[in-house]
Amino acid sequence: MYTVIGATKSRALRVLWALQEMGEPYTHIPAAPRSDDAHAHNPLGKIPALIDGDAVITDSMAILTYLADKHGKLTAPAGTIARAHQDAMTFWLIDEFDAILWAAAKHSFVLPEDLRMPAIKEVLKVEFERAAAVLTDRLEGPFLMGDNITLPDILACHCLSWAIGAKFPRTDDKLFQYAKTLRERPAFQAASAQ
Ligand SMILES: N[C@@H](CCC(=O)N[C@@H](CS)C(=O)NCC(=O)O)C(=O)O
Repeated sequence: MYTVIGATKSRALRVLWALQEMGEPYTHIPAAPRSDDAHAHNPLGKIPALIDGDAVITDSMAILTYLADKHGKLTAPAGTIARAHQDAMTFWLIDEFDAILWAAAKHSFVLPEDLRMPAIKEVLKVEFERAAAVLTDRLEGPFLMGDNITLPDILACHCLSWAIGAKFPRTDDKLFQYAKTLRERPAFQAASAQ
């Protein structure tokens, strides 16, 4: 049985959602970032972390990749061209969505107040709009990699939802519907209800 460390309203939701999609049982410790529980499993105090037996794995997309490979779900097999394309999509989303949203969060509430530069948020919103336009173009099937849900869909949907919460510009209807359909999945609903 896995244990997921990290509050649902954080990148830990990606892990909870993936486990729900895979039908794998887990226990959940909804630790806040930088809490004692977070520090107990990651010296940086960051969430999420996954406990699997004696091992602790950190970083949401590393956790998802591990789980997907182990259970042969939500991913193209490692070592295939399809997987290379899927990973390229994942890393692009990390660069252009996760990093932008994280920078906005740092300059809103994460960094000490004297280090925050709130003006950067306007630039980040423009960058987000550009990335969203590219993502819309890249979305050809019901899912980013075609007919089946894969890890980049979990990442993209999480970031698009995070963007709404952070009051980033609204995306076009195609992306909005894409994320909405993903959020309606029973696995997402079950994960986010925790
Ligand atoms: N790349 C990491 C980022 C983890 C991360 O920064 N998590 C946030 C919460 S969503 C956190 O713990 N922040 C506390 C901090 O940075 O001090 C991942 O995807 O897991």
